[in-house]
Amino acid sequence: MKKLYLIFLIVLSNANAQAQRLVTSLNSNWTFVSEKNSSDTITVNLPHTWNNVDAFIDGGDYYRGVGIYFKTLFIPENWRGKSIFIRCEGANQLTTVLVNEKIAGKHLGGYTGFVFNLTPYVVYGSENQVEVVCDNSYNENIPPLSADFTFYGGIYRDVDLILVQALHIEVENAATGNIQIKTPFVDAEQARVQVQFHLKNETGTKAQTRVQLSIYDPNGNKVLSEIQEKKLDAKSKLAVEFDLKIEGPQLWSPETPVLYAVKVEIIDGKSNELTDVLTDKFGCRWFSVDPNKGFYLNGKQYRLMGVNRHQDFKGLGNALPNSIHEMDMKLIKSMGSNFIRIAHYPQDPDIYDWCDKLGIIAWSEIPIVNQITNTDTFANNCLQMQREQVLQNMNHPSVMMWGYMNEVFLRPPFNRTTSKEGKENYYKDVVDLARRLNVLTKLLDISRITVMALHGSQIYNETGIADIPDVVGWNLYMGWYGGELNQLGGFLDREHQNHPNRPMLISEYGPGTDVRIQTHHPQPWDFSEAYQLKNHMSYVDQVFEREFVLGMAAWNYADFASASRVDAIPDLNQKGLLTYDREPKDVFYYYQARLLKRPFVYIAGKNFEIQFADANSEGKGRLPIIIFANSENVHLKVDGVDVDDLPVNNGVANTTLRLTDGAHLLEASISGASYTRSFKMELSNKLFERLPFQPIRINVGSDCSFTDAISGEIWMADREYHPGLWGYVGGELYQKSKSRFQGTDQNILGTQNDPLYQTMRVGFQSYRFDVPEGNYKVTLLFAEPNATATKLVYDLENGESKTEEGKRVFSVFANGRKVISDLNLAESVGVNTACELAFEIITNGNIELKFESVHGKAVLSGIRLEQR
Ligand code: GCB
Repeated sequence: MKKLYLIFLIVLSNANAQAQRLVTSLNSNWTFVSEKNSSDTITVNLPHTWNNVDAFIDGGDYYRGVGIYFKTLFIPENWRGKSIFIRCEGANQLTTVLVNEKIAGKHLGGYTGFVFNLTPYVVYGSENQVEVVCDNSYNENIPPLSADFTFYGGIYRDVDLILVQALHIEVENAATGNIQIKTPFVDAEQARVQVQFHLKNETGTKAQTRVQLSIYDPNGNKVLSEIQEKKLDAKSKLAVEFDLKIEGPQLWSPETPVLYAVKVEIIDGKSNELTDVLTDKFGCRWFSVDPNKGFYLNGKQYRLMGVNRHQDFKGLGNALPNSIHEMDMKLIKSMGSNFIRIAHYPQDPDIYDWCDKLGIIAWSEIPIVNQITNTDTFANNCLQMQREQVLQNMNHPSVMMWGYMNEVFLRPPFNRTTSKEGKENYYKDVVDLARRLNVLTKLLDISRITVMALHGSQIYNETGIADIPDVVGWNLYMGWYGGELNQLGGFLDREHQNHPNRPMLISEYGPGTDVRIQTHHPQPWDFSEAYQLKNHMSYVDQVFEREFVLGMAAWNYADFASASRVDAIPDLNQKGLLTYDREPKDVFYYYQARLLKRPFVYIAGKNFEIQFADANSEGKGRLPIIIFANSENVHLKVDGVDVDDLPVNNGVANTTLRLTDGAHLLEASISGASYTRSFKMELSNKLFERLPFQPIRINVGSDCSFTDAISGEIWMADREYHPGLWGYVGGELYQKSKSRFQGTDQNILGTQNDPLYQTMRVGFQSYRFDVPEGNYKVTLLFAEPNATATKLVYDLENGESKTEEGKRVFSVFANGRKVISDLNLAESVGVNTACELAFEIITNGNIELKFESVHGKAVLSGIRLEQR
């Protein structure tokens, strides 16, 4: 999206419309080649990344190196005497632009825009070769050095060509041609507006100009206008500033996101020609923070509620068309948010425009994440990034916080040999850099709040870094990476007590969640939607009890790529409130109930509409129901019959229904809104009675059901054997680490259904099904979770070799017949690799699968039982 608009239609009296600037998209038709595969050239359109596919190769690495884009540009003869620029909104991460093999400019950093002057390198009346070389390799001098997101390479934002007259508003500085609009003072009566830019005279003679500034109110009425006469020497540049006052300004807020427009016109004093025009938007508002009372906008207290957002999407990587930026911002608004943390780097200019237009208060930051390099070059690059971020985005009334570091003490580059002094020096360097960034930010823009995100450690207080920004954001994952959900409040209270003058908010929170995983018994690390809900509800409740907390931003708006991370889907961080392709998870609707003002009601269970349950003596199964609503009560009907008026507490109403086998329709209503959802009850005592026999699938070793997103198969939660039904006999759940993981946290190769294989039961005697007589096919799912299971260990003392504890060999017997013999998964398929083995069995009444250990404990991840 262009920040500065080409005005085609303005034709001033005796001004020449032809003389104005021309901005044209250069997005189409580039030839691309990567150094990795230099014989393979393809035609691409921008935005483009070369990592949208390889960043997701199961167990593989993505290419970080050089990619080159070529394009032929015809430069007409009549462009002589004008200035020609290329503007790129963002390319990751080191970019060199060449014209006819000469370097026109280099930009460093993947998340801010840049403009290069092509004029000295072009040949008029001829084709010119433009070459853009992008490099996303690790570079110790460019942040981020390491982070929990994928560093996609490429020109992944829009590129434009800008043609201006010799007398024009400067294009090629760190601000990428933005005029600077500041509102240093605003109250209900008056807003002071400063507009600053540079005028450039590229002609060889002196210029005399008339600079006209006009301001339009949100309804499009011109409310102010001022003219300044300026003289410029040949080949010179001149700073221009307007300082105006708007009486009775219309104020920008989340409820009233009204924008004023500025138009700057440059008129050549000699010819009276209009030589350049730029427009942009701004808003009038004031804000402040109070360590006890939180955030204030236009004198009114606000709780900042919203999300963090990364900039990628399933299948596209980070090369997003503007339509996805728009969709995301509208979804964020529709959730009821008034706040966004644009994490962990400046994003597309459209994001800031949408924040303005929709009324979403923004924190924007540069990508200094996890660690720094202690060099001047690194520090200067950080400072330059901050300069670019601020200058390119400062006109947006929605932006109120500038951030510059995230969790910089989480992964310091220490090892066992790092001395105490070495550590202290590192901390000191980081603190020094933070100070410099804070000072620079204030120099560039005194009107905004500076902010930094910290992980839940005291090191930020001990080193003093937390005292540098105006506000601190805590990234808190109690109930996930450690601790319990209810410890959040205590942590916030202690911080508030120990630092009574420090305003704070929660800049990140939330667990990993996969919509394929459903349960009524949520646990940390089960990746279920139910646990996500529990976690977010607890955090919101605890924050709402504390006025001093400015607000909170959920981690994350949507699932996002993080190569080498293993959640339920490898290479994806699944803490999103929406999936990677933007399907809202249940928790999204919870926020709507908590934050929206219009009547809202929703029955949770979008991805859990088929429920397996045991029947009670009346033949009915238990169906726990969660309803989100923003009313006092919600009325519930089941199959058209009134059931209950349920009280709503903090946005949530709970009940448990007893329902018969089969489909049921639930309707929840409040005054002004209603919602229906159907649930299908699959009662266990009925499962074996269905004709024809319906396959049974069990997610062995898990309390959760798992739905295969491709086939739609549902693998129900595991259970202990009861006569007449099915289940395991003996054994225990496999848990890789006592504190965190249900099952293993490893990527399971050879499957897209990792969670099915990640949870397992070990050391059990048998698995039984009391099925009717018939011929069955049994499919067993396995994965070896022990990475050392294949290794031999040598006992040096005795000179003997012996197998390690991790070695696992077992056999399986079906109704007494050996069907799998001496299975060693590590040897036969490899560790952490999906393995499926099947056999048939004819039975006159039940199936008993016995697991007999040869070494270690037998392991099992899933069973599918079908009738032949
Ligand atoms: C954090 C980081 C963020 C990670 C997140 C997580 O604290 O700031 O970049 O993605 O935790 O999911 O672990």
